Amino acid sequence: MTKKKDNKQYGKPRYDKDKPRYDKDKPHTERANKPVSKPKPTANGDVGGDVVEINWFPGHMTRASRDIAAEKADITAVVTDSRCPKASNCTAITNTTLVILNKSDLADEYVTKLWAEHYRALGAAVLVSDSKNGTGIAKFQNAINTVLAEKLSFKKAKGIKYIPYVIITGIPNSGKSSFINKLSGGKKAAVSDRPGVTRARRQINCNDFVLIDTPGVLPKKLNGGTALKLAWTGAVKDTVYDTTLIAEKLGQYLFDNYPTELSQRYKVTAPLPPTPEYPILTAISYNRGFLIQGGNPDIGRAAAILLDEFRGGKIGKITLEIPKT
Ligand SMILES: Nc1nc2c(ncn2[C@@H]2O[C@H](COP(=O)(O)OP(=O)(O)OP(=O)(O)O)[C@@H](O)[C@H]2O)c(=O)[nH]1
Ligand SMILES: [Mg+2]
Repeated sequence: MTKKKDNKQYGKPRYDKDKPRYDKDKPHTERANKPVSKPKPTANGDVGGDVVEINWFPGHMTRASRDIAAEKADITAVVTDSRCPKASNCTAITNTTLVILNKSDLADEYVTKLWAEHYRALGAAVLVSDSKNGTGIAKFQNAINTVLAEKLSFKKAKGIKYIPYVIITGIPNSGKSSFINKLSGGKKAAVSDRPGVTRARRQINCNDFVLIDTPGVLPKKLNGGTALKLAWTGAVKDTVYDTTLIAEKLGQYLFDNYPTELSQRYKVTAPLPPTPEYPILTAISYNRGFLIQGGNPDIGRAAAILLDEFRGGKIGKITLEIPKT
């Protein structure tokens, strides 16, 4: 049996007493927090992701892509993440597409409205939803009736009750299964906060429509801003990228675009610590008291916390891209 380590046996504190430590209740700089007005997310959606490339295309995605292409559905409902409705859209828009702007509870409401207008202008029907709490779900039937108005009235005139097939597609973790569960009033599809949970097509028969749940699918290669946004929002398994680098880039994005939210949650303001690598994560570590031996910042812990709190909406309602006009 291995003997449990007793910290006391080392006889020294976990950090160097003589080294100046940061007061976690104060910003890391003496400079006062400047009041900053909230800017809009970077207009062109470029989040400076030129150096990031992600490859995650497991076997079930290959099969799912094939199955989705072969499916004969009346409507393709694509469940996007309202925080990045372009990066998270995996479908070509046609007049039988229903774009679901899901996770709207986590996104900037004003920008979500812009995205709804954008997709409507492209010819799609749009539904804004929060599948965690059920907001917007009741409008699904109406949205279907609008998209299929002609077909449904034709069938009705012939005395036929037509049950439309709706395929629910989207990138991993966008909330497809949650949306289906809310819609069908039960826990019929498996849900988890990890991407890649649904592995195979599943049909759910409801009274007025048939829903087809599908596994989340990503492009084979992700790079630039799209890779970053999908990693930040949890669409990509976090073992396939450098979490620390991705988290630092998220911090940089928030520093540039949502400084008030970043400073309120982590007291991170300009100027940043003069560290060549990970200045934002360094500031967060000091301000939150995440220290390792020697009083050094625990960058890994700060990275995990920043990503986790962003994904959980704890930093604020944040959108990562706005539609181009
Ligand atoms: N805040 C918030 N969380 C949501 C919403 N919809 C889903 N979630 C959460 O997002 C996570 C993923 O949900 P799923 O329904 O499993 O997503 P999925 O698209 O089916 O994922 P895959 O099957 O892996 O492709 C879960 O933790 C859900 O609770 C939403 O509208 N708002
Ligand atoms: Mg699923």
